[in-house]
Amino acid sequence: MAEITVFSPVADGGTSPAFSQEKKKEEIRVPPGQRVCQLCNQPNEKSKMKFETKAIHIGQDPDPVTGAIIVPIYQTSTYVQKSPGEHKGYEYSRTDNPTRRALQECLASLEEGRFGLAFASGMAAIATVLTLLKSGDQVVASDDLYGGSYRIFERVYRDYGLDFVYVDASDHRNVERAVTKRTKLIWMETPTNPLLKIVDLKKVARISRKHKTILVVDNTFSTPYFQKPLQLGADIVVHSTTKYLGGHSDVVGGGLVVSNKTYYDRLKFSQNAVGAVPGPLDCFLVLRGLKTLAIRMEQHEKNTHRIAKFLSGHPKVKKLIYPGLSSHPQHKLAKSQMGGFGAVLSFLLKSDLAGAKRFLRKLKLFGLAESLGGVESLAEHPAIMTHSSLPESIRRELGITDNFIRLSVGIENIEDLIEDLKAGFAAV
Ligand code: P1T
Repeated sequence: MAEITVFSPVADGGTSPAFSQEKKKEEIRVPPGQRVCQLCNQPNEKSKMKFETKAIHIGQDPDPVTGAIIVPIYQTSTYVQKSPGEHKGYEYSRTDNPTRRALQECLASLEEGRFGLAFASGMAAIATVLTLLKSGDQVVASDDLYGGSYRIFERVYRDYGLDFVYVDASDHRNVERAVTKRTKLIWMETPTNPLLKIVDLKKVARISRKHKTILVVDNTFSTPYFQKPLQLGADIVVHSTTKYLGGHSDVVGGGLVVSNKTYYDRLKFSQNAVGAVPGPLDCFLVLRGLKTLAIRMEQHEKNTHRIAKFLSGHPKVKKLIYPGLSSHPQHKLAKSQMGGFGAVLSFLLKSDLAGAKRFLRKLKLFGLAESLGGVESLAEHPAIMTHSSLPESIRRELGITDNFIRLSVGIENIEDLIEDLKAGFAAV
């Protein structure tokens, strides 16, 4: 088997001579595909574990000092050094922190990537990816994206000379047609937010490789439990850990996972240089969420299928969108690239804005709130809430109309959830 050389990813951006020497010393030989422990830089035998086990154990060995079974919240900003440059692998908590490192390692293992990076929010992770680009570079993105992603592209990075073009990526040929010599990055969500279109990641990865671009996939909706973009050919996986990974609506966070060392080094450098890092308590909360991700996703999805069944053919529902339904135009593709269809569904009410507001106001268990992926069910109005940053003309073109409702199905008792929806429909 061919071997590759891996360096310690404990990078401070290469500014410290002590670090460079240490880096050379720590060089080790690792077979391809074998993960490396970010703590000890040794081949990680635990990489053979299955998903549910990794979620509970990777990066989370008992504390070597006390035996604590849970990774402590290292609420510290800095670390005392024995002599200048002589330290235990930590210098300053923006650069690295043990609780964050545990989360990063676990996140990487769940996405089957080599390196994870945690951020203060999904948007912080997205902003950090864009630091890979230079003025004049172009990004080809899916036309249906979280409103905040569109906003940062158009209203922050366009002013720095980046160009963004949007295509309906549910047909991969539209991606190929949009790529130019200036295209450096392809940005995909699948399923998309909130129209739940599916992108054929293998086909888009082929296009990306052919044109030597970087393929970024926002995997927030699917989670690594249902979809692993790196295995399908993506270069960088993005997460809003605020959603399913945290899972309890009590933390805002983001994450990136990569396998390519060059991308990792650049992103790790930016993570430290830009500094949009999460605090240790937030890392602890996401890490705790990850432990139950598998079991939660199973239940989220089970409930969503039941709700889809309830909504399909409902006299007050004009159109129902859920990749798990055979009526979804890309149901087959979803089935082939995802292990499950997720727990977000969207529908159009047979009504207008006033009717949509009456429906949403009447719900009691479904919280009327932005976000998704928590154990609590949420309902929202994308045109007014999560996607209000999209110009009205684009929303209209995409079909995010005033009667468009998005549900994030939680893990409450399904009968209770259906009763809640029935009350909502009675008010339309
Ligand atoms: O909110 P934050 O953690 O910064 O994550 C941003 C983000 C990134 N990617 C996707 C696919 C997202 O859905 C989000 C955030 N989305 C919502 C808040 C929402 O209600 O859709």
